Formats: sequence, C-alpha cells, structure tokens
Amino acid sequence: MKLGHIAAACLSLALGTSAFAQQPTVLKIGYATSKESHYGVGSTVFCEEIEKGTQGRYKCQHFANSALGGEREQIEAIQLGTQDLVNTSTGPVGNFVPEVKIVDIPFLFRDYDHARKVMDGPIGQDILTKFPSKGIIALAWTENGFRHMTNSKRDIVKPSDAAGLKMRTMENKVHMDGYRTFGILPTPMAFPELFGALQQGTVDGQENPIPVILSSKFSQVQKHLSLTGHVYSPALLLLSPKVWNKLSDADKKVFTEAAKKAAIAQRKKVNDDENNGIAQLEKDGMKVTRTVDGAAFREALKPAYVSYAKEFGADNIKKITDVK
Ligand code: EAX
Repeated sequence: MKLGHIAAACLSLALGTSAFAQQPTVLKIGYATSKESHYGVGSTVFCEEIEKGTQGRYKCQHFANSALGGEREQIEAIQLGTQDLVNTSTGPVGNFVPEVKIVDIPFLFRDYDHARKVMDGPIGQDILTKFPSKGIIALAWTENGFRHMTNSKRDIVKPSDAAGLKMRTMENKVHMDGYRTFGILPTPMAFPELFGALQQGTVDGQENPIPVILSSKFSQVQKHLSLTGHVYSPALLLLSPKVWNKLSDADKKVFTEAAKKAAIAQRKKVNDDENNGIAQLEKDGMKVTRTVDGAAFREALKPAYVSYAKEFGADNIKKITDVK
C-alpha cells in the first residue's frame, strides 16, 4: 500500500515535470552531402554539443543531401530566418560577404596545416566578423577539403589535358576566373543538379574534395580522377541571427564552443577520407592520376593572380601565403 502511494507520487511528479518542462527548440540544419559525410559528422557533433550544453533546450533536425536546396538557397534562408543552420562550403558565400572571396583563390594554401592555421588564426577569424552586418552569424570555419578534378573523358596531368573540358563549378567567380586559365570551360551550377548533369553528360566533369566525391558517389558517373588539389575549399557553420539574437550570453558561448568541436570532427573526417577514400574510389572503378604537374597549373594561373592581386591586394594575399 505504502509503496503504491510512493509510486503514484513519483508518477505524478514525473508527469508534472514533463508537462511543465520547456519544449526544446528544434533547429533546422542543412548541408549538401549525407549524414555520414564530413558535413554530417561535423553537424552531428555541433548538435550533440548544443543539446548537452543547454540541457536539452536546443536540439537539431538534420536535412542532409541538399534536402533544403543548394548552398546559395540555404544561405538566403539563413538570412530570412526560415532555416536556422547551414554547414556550407564557401562556394556561394563570397556573393553575400565579399571578404570571404580571398580564401577561394586557387593554389593559395600549401596544404591542410597551412589552410587550417590561416582560418583559425587572425586572418580567418577577422573574416568571420564580417558576417553579422550581412544578416548571417558565422560560428566557425569547418572544412570541405582540397578540390580535385574528375571527368568522363581523360586523365588530367597538366592544364592542356583539362583544356576544352566543360566542367561544372560552384557559383564562384574567383574559381571560374582561375579555372579559365587552365583552359576549362566553367559551367556554374548548384550542387543538387550536379549528379544528374554528370550522368546526362551536360558537363564533362566537376571538381570537389574526396569526401564529396565519395559521399555523392561520383564514381558511378565519372571515370577519371586527377589529384589536382587546385584549391582549398573552406566551409562554414552559419546560423540565422533570428536564433542568435534570442540566445543568452551563456548559450552563445555553448554554440560557439560547439562549433569549434564540430570543426575539429569535420576536419578529422576530411583527413580520414583523404587517407582512405582514394583507394575506395579506385575500387569503385575510377582511374586515379596521382602525379599531377602542379607547377604547370600554377604557371597557367599567373594571369588570374594579376587580377586577384588587383581585387584583393597583393599584400593581403602575401599575408596568407606568409603564414608558416
Ligand atoms: O559543399 O557545390 C560544391 O561543389 C560543394 O563543394 C559541395 O556541395 C559541398
């Protein structure tokens, strides 16, 4: 009898608690690739961390595989507040925040260490401060990875092999100007249309980091992979100001710390895919060209660097290349 009373009391307490507890705010997070991909891994860590750090007051609903549209559309939705979070490449971001464009210059970064050091250092962190005036909160630099070329026609060792190929690019003028010097015919297109365009032969090729080529199964529609590493593709975890402005200072800290952990996890997945993914793509039937004539690509790019220097300032470019 007594025990029954206690049990009943406990039950009513539990019910009472759940009835009065605040409903969690569910944030919509979107990204281009699968939940298992680098973007999914980083986003998952972010969401777990904010849920933990806010005692369950915030959690996420994931929209992987471009379910909320292309990256440009998702950034627009962040500005409008109809989407809460996006983990996106910088592809279209320079059209919103021009200060981002400088880090999209081909052959700017020597390797992953260099790129990550710049993004996490004063130069990268200063760029993040340019977002709020454009109606976007940039929580952290995550990562997409160094981009490599794939196509359905031939191996690419040097620019003359790439010349004449119709290649899908991101909606990014810095990339397009650079790639034209390789002789490529750049065709800007949103990512969700890309697989179909490759399948139908609307374009001959595309360029993306290994984690994207792997998770989007481009081996099914592209024969040749050349490890050109012609540009570093940074990524960002962006939040709508509509959410940010409602956060307490303590919650803001939770969100920024969570974004830093997300970046670490996402970069680790990029490393893993770089280390293991190329062999996998080969197994999946791709012909991989490992010895690319990087010097010839850099040489071809020289005229583009003249215009980059004009647009961004040669001294600003040097500040980045000087980071050791
Ligand atoms: O952000 O559009 C692209 O090629 C991006 O690299 C991809 O969607 C991941």
